[in-house]
Amino acid sequence: MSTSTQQDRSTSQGETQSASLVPVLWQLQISHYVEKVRWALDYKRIPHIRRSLPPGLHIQKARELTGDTSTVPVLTIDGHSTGDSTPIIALIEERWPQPPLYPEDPAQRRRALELEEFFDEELGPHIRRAFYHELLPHPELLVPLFTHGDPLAARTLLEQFPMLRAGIEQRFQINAATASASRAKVIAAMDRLEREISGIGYLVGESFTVADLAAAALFYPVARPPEFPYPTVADEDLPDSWRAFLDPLAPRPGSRWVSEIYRRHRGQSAELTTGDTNKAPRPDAANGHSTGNGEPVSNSQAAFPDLAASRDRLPAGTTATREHDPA
Ligand SMILES: N[C@@H](CCC(=O)N[C@@H](CS)C(=O)NCC(=O)O)C(=O)O
Repeated sequence: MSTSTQQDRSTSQGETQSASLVPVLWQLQISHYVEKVRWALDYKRIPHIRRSLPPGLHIQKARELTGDTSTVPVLTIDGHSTGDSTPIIALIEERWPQPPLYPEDPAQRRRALELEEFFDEELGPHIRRAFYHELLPHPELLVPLFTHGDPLAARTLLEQFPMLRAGIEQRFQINAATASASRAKVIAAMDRLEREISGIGYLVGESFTVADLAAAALFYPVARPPEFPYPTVADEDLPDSWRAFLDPLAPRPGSRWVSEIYRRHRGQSAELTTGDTNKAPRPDAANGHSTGNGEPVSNSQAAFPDLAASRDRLPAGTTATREHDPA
């Protein structure tokens, strides 16, 4: 989506004010658009807080934060919330230019942004529709991806699942015919990806840019790179119909490229969580869900060079952790 859709607004949310100097990423953990922004934050080693929202309610929360964007990701910085992954990455790039995601050369930059836009618009919605069409009939597979090991949240979401499923199907116009058309769009996007990969393995120029990041993040539900750092549906649990779509794509150069880009550039999480030894799930300030918590990073100063310098600006008791080990 173009940067003209950027939505900034001051927020009066207590939880964002209390940590106003630390960026807060509002997310659905499984969202590939969220993965795009998470990767940018991690790549630039920007210590940040993540708040997972319950599916469905995330729409209202995103609107409340931004004014009129009803999707996640939303990023709150210094009390201002921005919606939509493209302007969020533009903002991140402006505030934290190193390491760069935008090429310096203006022509290359234009091409990188054009490719980002292509994958955002021509791949993202179609992969989501194709995925949900196969997975929504299997709440037992989807619910854990939204509730992060919280049994109460999982029970509640299972009970409400028929309503959620109807809402998602309506919102994203999911039916057999649209899903089939979207599968064709995913294949077309992979064809284009394969045409764009250069001899040295990047989409633009000679290094990793926002074009590679967007393509790889948005393709993750299909390419299923081993380095995707969050839980996904296990191979053996995939519905046969979804596997029938994925299997022929797996050996393609495009899928192998996604895995290679993840392997080379995904790196570690720069998420901050409260408590340096706390391994219990952390209550989500927005809704009482938990976001999950991971291993404290023992060499946090080495892994997060900016952290020591910015520690006096962090909320009390905050430390850097990996959110999850690779699934
Ligand atoms: N163009 C947006 C798309 C984000 C998006 O579609 N997010 C989904 C989750 S995958 C969402 O929140 N959808 C809610 C809705 O469309 O109502 C971006 O790049 O951030």
